[in-house]
Amino acid sequence: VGNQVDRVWRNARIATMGDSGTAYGAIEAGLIASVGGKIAWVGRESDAPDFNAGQSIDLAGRWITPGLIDCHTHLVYGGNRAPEFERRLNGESYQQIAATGGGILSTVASTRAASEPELLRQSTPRLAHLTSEGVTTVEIKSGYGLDLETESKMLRVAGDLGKYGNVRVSRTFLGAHTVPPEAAGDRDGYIASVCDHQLPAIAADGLADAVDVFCDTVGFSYQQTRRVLVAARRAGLAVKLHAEQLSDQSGAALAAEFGALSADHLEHLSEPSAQRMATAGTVAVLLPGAFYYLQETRLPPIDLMRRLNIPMAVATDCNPGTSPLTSILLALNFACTLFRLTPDEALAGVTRVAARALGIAGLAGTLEVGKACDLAIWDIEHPAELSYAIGFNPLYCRIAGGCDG
Ligand code: DI6
Ligand code: FE
Repeated sequence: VGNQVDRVWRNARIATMGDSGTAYGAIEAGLIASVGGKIAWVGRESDAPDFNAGQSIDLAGRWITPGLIDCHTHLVYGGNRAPEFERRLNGESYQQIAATGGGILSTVASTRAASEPELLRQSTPRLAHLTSEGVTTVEIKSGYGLDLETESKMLRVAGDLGKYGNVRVSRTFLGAHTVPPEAAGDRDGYIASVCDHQLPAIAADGLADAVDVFCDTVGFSYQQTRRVLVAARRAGLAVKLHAEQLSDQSGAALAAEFGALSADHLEHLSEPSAQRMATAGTVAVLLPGAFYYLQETRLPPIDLMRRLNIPMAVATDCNPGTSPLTSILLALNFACTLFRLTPDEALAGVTRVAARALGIAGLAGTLEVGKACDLAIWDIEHPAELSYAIGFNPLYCRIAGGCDG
């Protein structure tokens, strides 16, 4: 049988998100066929060969997009910071809260205290919310352990979440997130333990695909960040950076120098650093959830990025302190309303460009033959509806590797 395929989705409108130059890479009256979890055919139904399909699904004109990709999250953590949120709204300052064990170190304490099954139990609903909105790939960072044992625990939980949730998980080691209490403020000493102890062990255990550093005044300096990037390169891991979120440390230029997959946040990105990113092909990951939650006023330089053709991804930054956001659709809306991305740019930011930010552009992010059959199928009339609505989820169904769920 010449055209035997597993499944066919027909009578669909398809936003391939390919780089074709047409909006959304759209195909009207389209059809997708899958074999072995991959896309075997995509195009206009009238051009399709006669498929002999195990299952044929009539989508009645619904839209198909690539399964969405959230390329920057910290969604594995213990506890939450709602009590701290409440204290701040009752007038206590961030410093007062930090002095009484609040802030990021309170999440470190609850993440260390949680057993591995408990951490999995607490993190599962966050991932489930993302997948309920069509996410089929998620990046998850460590960074609330700040010791080898807890960083490894977080990354194992991230891997388990992927298995149980039928999601592709990309894992990032963020041991250089902040200084742990036991380092007593010795940042250089802690960075040495990240480079010489934690990172090589994480790499040897195959627990991470990439390494990230919080390069900022409240995180680590340019020189400290550079030491971690050198160690990552030595271990053969890809790199990315939290850069220029609260101040300009030239982190984005450093990311470009090391051939990083992405530089993330970038509210304080300078033009020279942007030029280096453009030359190196570093993706800019925009995180409008953190911008919103911190009530920032300084926008990332979107027009400059457009002018320099820097690819822009969009992600939730899901974390308990600065972006307790588990909605990729709300991130799309924020990207448009707060950062003035177009809906087409925003959707590319959670599909094609997000795949590139994770180094999996050959595998996911667009609907093309040979890529994974990861689909989000929507009850919408136009793809702009995905970023237009606030807090509405029109997902009809989600397909990961050709399978439902
Ligand atoms: N940037 C952020 O905004 C978060 N981490 C980072 O590197 C803050 C994380 C937290 O407050 O828990
Ligand atoms: Fe982050």
